[in-house]
Amino acid sequence: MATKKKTDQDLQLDKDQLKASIVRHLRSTLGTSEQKASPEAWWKATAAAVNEQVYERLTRTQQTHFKKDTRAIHYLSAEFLMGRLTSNNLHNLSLYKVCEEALGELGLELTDLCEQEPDMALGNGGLGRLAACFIDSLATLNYPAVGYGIHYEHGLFRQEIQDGRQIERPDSWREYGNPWEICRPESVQEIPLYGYVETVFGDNGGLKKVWHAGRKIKGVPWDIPVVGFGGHTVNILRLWESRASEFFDWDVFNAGGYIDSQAEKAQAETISKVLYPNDETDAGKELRLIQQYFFCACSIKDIMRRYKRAHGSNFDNFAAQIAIQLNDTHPTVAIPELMRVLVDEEDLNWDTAWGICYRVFSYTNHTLLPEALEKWSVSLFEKVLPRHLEIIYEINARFLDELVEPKWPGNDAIKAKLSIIEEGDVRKVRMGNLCVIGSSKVNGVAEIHSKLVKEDLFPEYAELWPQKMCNVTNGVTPRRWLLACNPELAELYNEVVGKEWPLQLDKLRAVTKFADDQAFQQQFMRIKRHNKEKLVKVIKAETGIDVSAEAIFDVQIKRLHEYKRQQLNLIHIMALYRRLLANPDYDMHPRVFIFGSKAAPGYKLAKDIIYAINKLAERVNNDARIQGKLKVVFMPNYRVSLAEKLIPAADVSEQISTAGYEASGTGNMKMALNGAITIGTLDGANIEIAEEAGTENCAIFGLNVDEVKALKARGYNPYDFYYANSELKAVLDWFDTDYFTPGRPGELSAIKRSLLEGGDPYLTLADFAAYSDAHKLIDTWYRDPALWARKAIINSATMGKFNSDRSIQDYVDKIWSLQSCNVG
Ligand code: 6GP
Repeated sequence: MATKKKTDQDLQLDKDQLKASIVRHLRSTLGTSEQKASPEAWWKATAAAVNEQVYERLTRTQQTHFKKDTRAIHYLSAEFLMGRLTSNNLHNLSLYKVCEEALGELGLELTDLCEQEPDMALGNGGLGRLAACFIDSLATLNYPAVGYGIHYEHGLFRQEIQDGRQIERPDSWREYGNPWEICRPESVQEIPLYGYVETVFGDNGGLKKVWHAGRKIKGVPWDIPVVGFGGHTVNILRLWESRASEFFDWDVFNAGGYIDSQAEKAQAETISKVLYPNDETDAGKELRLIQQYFFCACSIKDIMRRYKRAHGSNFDNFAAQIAIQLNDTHPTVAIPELMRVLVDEEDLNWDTAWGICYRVFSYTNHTLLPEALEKWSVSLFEKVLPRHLEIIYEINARFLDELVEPKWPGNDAIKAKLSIIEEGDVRKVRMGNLCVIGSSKVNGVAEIHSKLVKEDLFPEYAELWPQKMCNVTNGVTPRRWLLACNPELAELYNEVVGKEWPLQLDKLRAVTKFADDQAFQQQFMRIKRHNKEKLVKVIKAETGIDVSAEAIFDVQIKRLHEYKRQQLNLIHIMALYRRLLANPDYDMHPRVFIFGSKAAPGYKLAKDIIYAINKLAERVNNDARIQGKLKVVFMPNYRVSLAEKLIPAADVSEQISTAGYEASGTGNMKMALNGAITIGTLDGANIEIAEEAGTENCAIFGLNVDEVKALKARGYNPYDFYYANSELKAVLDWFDTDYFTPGRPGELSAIKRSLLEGGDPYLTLADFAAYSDAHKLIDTWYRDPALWARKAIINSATMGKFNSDRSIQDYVDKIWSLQSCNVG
């Protein structure tokens, strides 16, 4: 019987319905009662009630996409840093207020329940969070899209601070179940690994390659619905969990090897056990390569299955229907995997298969750091993926013969540079080169970064294929990063510019005309003040430190890396402290420096910097002589949900990377959008932020990209700066004393050594004086409340460009050529 299609209107719940649904789920889904239920049970019951809405819309979306046979984008990413979903899903379904009221009548606070949810921390930092913003925007703009990734059992480690040092603890985000994910046993895939390749005669008499796997692994999909703002489209994020496959178990089991089969099982399940905690460094480990292959192979099979359901084995439409975006090089192995499937399994000839393949893929580069550019040893590849290595050799040989040789005849140096294989003692597969060769488009993530990708990283490829290289500047979703995290500012904006801004962030530009309006300034700054007061409580609860909302809240939140230069911030705070000790009347507005940052567990110097920040904090925060003018706070376990509390309360946004090293940054966009003033270098998206907000509204300092290059070319000597600046020298010498580590001198010396003997590769000392001056400027601005309010308002109001919807529309226009698809 045909059922009448439900409209969005039909689906919309009122308060009483939602309340009834929550209570029903509390009893029938959670098996408890109103009297006994824990806050966690209430949260899960609420999620279950919301899911009734989500699933209806998900089904409707999937049916529409199937019926219309839409072209879709498949976003392959080893990381999706989703954070929490409850408040986000409620906002996107326009149910937040209704839910708040429904729970209120049950004597519960929605914000408290939201705190029950563990973060889905399936990513390290920028790249993973960007993927999360992008799938939000794709659903919001009604584009058919699937996110594909890994269902890590343990996400990024939980950071504890003990005696100032980072301790890593396992993150168990789904230990007690997660209401937002659905297991899909009907879409399980089986993935081969290891083994050998045999050449046999095919049906048509030609030669054919057969890969005999040494093992098979089962990929179990877990789907997380991705609710677009407005609730029309609900796409999915499909995360693959590894399990032992029956294929192997039975062999061993029948041979009497029950124990062995259990060991195999444990090994298979290891694949998706944990996220590698390295941000922008290549771990080079076998398990990591297997993780990458595992999720790519599962995803390609899934894409194939869906394509064949509509088109059978005719691949003429494949490239027209399927677009695959590679989020950095981690999913590169999807390229030879698709070739293998098309050639070995679907019997297409090489040229036809390649013609499809490179049109399907595009690649986003997220960093220029050489240590992040993935290379796998040929021998490892040969062992784990023997057929893929053959395919890579074939792609490479054809590329070098057909494209490089004609363009640069006899030029072996260029050939060696562009080859996918790096020769040397240990031969390596260069994943970046494979990505560029196997993709139709390659993009960087901010104007300056894309320029450097083209000119410095891949210049010869850019010469071969000038049309291939492009830019898509990053963005962030204004739903999470303003509407949900800063409700009071969101409400003010609703009143002033109407309610369309969460979709059309450019609308905020109209707010600039109130930048000098005294009443508006006061409203704006009152909200900032209120957000700061809320953060004061969080700081007290998390660290025991008392800070005052009177002070300037100066925030640096991002992964710990030398190029991001937390050490520059650190030495500047030490300089301020010295100034205050030397002169208790030193004229400065009270300042709270707030850090949030995780260090890769094996990155010794990064961990030393965390330790130094904490030791400095202990000393400064307890020094009565400086009359509370300076406070230092290191917030443990920085993560998405903590960012949502820090960002709305920030006055100053620290974006101080060495120019040329931060590809884009996205925290810079989030803080400016929430009314913080950037102190930053001309790096990554800072440049575009300053263009939008006006340089006079940012504190830009330091060497720019060309100056950094020139200084390095001249030969940078950090001692020049050390000896020329007595304050800087005194600060660095302080690291060798026991001033911050009583009785244990030398504990902080590694930082000084890295900045002097180590050559200061990120030019910290070269930028110190300019940074210090920029901070003085910030201080004078802040002391003029009207001036500060004006700058803060303009920053917030001019961030429209950095809506991730705009980024996605750029991808659609420049790379994916997708059609949006109305659902319902
Ligand atoms: C980061 C970049 O460092 C950051 O600048 C950028 O905003 C972000 O990607 C999103 O594009 N890169 C990574 O997180 C990374 O792991 C391999 O790169």
